[in-house]
Amino acid sequence: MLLKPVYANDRGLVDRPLTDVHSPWVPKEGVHLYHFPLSLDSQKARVCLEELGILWESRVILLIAHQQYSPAYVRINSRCVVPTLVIDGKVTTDTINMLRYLADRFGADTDSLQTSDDERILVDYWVEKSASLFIEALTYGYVEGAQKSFPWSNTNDSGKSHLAKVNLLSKLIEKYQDDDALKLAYEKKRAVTDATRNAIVTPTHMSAIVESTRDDLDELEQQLNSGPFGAGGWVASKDYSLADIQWGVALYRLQGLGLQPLLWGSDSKISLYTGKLFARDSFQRGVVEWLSVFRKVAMPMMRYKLSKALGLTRDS
Ligand SMILES: N[C@@H](CCC(=O)N[C@@H](CS)C(=O)NCC(=O)O)C(=O)O
Repeated sequence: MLLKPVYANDRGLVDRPLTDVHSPWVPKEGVHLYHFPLSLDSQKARVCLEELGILWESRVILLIAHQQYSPAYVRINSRCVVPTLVIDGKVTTDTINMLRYLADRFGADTDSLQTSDDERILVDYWVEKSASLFIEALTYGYVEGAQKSFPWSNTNDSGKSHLAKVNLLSKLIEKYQDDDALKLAYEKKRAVTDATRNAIVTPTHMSAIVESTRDDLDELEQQLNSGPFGAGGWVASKDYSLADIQWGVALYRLQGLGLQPLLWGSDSKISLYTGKLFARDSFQRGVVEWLSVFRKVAMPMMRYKLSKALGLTRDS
């Protein structure tokens, strides 16, 4: 039974991360992030860029319009996902890999996101644990007793949006059957999406995912009780680390999905930890401000595109 995202569970099914690999398809200069305002992993990448004080250019990929499957994007990131980082014509993919790369390349100058050798194992452990929460299933699947709030209120669609993606990918496989690279990328993405859809539509599967998430959060509570957090530090070290970027974004989403009462107490250490995480400047800039961008810009744009596709709007 799949209890973690395919990216954490079955690395054989997805393309290996790229690190600073030259690509002819991307801008030759500057730091660019291909991302989507609401995407969990895009939020992590933005918090990291903000934390390091890096000036970056935004390139929004509209997931709801399936721009992540457009040939132009798939040639840059064959996983058909956001985020993708581009620096001076070179591509880095896979969120865990991207965050480590950014911290290694830019963190030393500002002494940010640096991990000492004796803390590394613990930081990596908590990075991996957060990245392996099956948040996509919790976002799109039905969880009894959870009250989702904006913008997640209508995401529980019994797997329909995943089925639509599987069907679209089948059409793209057909359309690009003579382009080996695109065809393979779409086939892999279809397998990943189908596995995720299966988890979402099976009630016993969803209960097992909730149960396993609760176990992980119990372990987080213990770590906050016994680790550096108690002495004014963070989850895995005395300084804010990549593990805290991961957990800030994950806990914010779980809270937005109405799962807090099912997963952690309002008087728990996790609640104290979320207060500290969400107040951080980089979190406000990388996550909260982009939610209002989504509300003000992306949502109307998507509505417009949709009504245009349906023939309800004309450009004048
Ligand atoms: N953790 C992996 C996966 C990223 C991922 O699943 N991104 C989601 C958004 S958070 C996505 O782009 N989904 C689009 C889709 O599945 O069609 C990575 O960083 O490469």
